[in-house]
Amino acid sequence: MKALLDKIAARSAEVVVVGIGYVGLPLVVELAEAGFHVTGYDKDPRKVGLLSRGVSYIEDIPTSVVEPLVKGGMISASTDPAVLAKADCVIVCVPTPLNKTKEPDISYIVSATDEIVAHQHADMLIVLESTTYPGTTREVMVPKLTQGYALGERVFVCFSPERVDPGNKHYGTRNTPKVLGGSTPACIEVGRALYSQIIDTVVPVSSTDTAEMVKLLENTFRAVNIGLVNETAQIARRLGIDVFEVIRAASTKPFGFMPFFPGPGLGGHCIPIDPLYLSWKLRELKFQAKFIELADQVNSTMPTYVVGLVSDALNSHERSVKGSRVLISGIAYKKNITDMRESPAFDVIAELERRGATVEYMDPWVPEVDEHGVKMKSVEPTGSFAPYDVVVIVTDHDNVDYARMHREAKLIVDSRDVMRKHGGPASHIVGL
Ligand code: SAJ
Repeated sequence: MKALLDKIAARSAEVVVVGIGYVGLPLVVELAEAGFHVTGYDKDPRKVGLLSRGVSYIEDIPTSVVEPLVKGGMISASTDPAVLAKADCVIVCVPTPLNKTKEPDISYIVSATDEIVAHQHADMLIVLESTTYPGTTREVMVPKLTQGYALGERVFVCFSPERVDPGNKHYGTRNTPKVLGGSTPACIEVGRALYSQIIDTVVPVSSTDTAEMVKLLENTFRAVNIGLVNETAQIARRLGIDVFEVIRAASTKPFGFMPFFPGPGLGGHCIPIDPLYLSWKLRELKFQAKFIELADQVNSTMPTYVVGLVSDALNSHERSVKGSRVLISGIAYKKNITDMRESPAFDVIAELERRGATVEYMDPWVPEVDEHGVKMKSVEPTGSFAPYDVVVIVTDHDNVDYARMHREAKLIVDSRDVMRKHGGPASHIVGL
């Protein structure tokens, strides 16, 4: 253990980051900038090829930062798991999606662990950062990693939840506090030795299960509160009240309230997914996580709720959905980013097409899509809004000419309360 701690302190420890996506690549850069030689290991030859040439493919990481580190020999990249044989520290940042039946898919964690085992040697630190259900590190990784290596003596295993917020200009890897759980006290000591080299604040907790649970609570908190305001939107509509006005006014309370806003549903690879890792685990323990499952139900119905508003709005103009031309404004899962994973826009498009509408989309951040059964190119952001029977604002990107939309569109269904700031309420504008 001492030899490993000394290597970490001297920054001569070889670090391998498994998975160089939006979580792994920032870590690779921070570690290299701190003076470690880091290898980004990924099965995706495109990412490995780009990183090997010093080119960044993650919006928050400029190529101007990556290139000198690669050229200076601090960063290398490979698709070959044999690089693990030289690793003193391994950080696993692989996807943890849901499968078709909305159950956790930890197959990427299992295969990464198997590859580490295949190249394991004494005195390795392995940290899992992928969001997963409490118990994964202890039940799945530790048994594999301790075949022949005593835990806390010859192998050190930790869990540390990723807290990367794509597009966040204020918080990055270094200034976001890092929760860290160890399988033993010695494991956390070694994990802390590494992370404290690249992150200002390390927050040790008593176990890897606890650290896994911390991340799930963080994102369940968001999903449940978004579910609450999405249901509040449906209540307010029935009461003839503007839900956004209610939330803005409630936000003036300087304590005890935190604003969330209703929308067309939950997108992204965290919020719609992470809470279901927790509820799945609890179902295994014969406990129903009612808030999580109810929030998921409410959030999952929002796309259909928005299509209902579109149908009612067209109806008020003696139009049916069937045969109408609809423009979706914004297809990314949240504003001012290109990421469209799990975007509710796909559900809105599918439901509108199912009801017979002709649907196009306009998104300055997403020039074309070919997923979730939707294969389209964005219409020009400079194009007129007049030809469409209705424009549906699904994602409120800043770089859209909403004032012109307000003037030109026959009908606007605004699921993001954008129009309030661009022309204000009008008879052709429908809110949530
Ligand atoms: N959303 C709403 N109403 C809200 C907030 C979000 O409908 O009030 C929707 C968004 O439109 C989006 C989805 O929920 O479709 C998720 O949005 P998000 O703001 O939670 O953004 P994410 O998915 O990028 O979440 C990440 C998470 N980061 C990590 O898991 C490390 C989350 O923990 C962060 O709190 C969040 O970024 C953030 O604060 O931006």
